Amino acid sequence: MLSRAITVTESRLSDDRQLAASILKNILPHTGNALRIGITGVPGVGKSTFIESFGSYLTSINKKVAVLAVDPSSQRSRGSILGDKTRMEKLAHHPLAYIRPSATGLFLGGIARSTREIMLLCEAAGYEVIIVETVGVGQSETLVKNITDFFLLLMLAGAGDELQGIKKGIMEMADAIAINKADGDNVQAVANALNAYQNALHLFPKPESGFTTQVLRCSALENSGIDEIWDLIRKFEKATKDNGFFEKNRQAQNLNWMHDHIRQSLEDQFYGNAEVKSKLLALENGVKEGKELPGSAAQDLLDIFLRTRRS
Ligand SMILES: Nc1nc2c(ncn2[C@@H]2O[C@H](COP(=O)(O)OP(=O)(O)O)[C@@H](O)[C@H]2O)c(=O)[nH]1
Ligand SMILES: [Mg+2]
Repeated sequence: MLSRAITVTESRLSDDRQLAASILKNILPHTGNALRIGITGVPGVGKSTFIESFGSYLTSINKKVAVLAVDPSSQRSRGSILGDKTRMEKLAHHPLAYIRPSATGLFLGGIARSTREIMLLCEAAGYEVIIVETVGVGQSETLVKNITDFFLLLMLAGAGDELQGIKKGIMEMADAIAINKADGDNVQAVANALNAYQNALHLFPKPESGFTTQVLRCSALENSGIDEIWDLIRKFEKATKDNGFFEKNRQAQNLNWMHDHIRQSLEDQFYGNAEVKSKLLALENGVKEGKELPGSAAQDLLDIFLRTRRS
């Protein structure tokens, strides 16, 4: 039933959109109870392995876990999904777990919409922890940060920040950082990196959540440090529920969601408008050739659009 509902929400057919809207309206009272966790980090850091380990830990303490993936690049290569499925083999077969690979063929805005809706469907289906994995490519991080309660950044030891392609902005977004692959010969390097990141974080402004960003270590492969990360997340949840940030953040996210819808819907209507379509190319060419000012060309198109809406 959950999978079928998700398929309907991901569809762009107008009949399906209507059905999806009515499903979402009806499940709304049953949503909002899960803890929503975003996980990010560069490819190869071990996100999928971590989610297998972390998710299995959660199921072992009887939590129902849903895993969603936000991967804009999967439009191009479908390989990552296949890789993820094999890395999450154990979790994928656990009766308390549900894994949904990312929707393909959607633009980022579409991914955002469908991920939020899928999250609500999972909550209504009784999943208590929702994990959203995203690949570290900038824009999708902001997206996942904007739909989750807790944002975990996975990092590696032994490589400079630049090498890992992690921007300062992403470190600032993180509610916690976990250095993965703390096993074998890597243990000392992880200890050093832990210090370095902790020092770096001192220079950052205090997070809006009021919860000081911590650096932990783990080995997704050997399942170590996983329970500490869950403990930290629970502490974060308690602290932010006590200080009001948790609720405030969700409210802001919901408003943001509404405005996303408005923007998206206006844009769809504008570019789908027959009159606009018929004038668009000529005005675009005028702008390219410097014969039209971008602002006045835009205004002309908006006037055309508004005129057709009035008549
Ligand atoms: N030694 C070690 N290897 C790991 C660990 N976690 C993941 N890996 C390996 O790192 C590679 C990339 O892992 P994957 O989960 O696919 O990374 P993702 O691209 O971030 O999802 C795989 O070969 C994993 O087996 C870990 O904790 N320790
Ligand atoms: Mg992965």
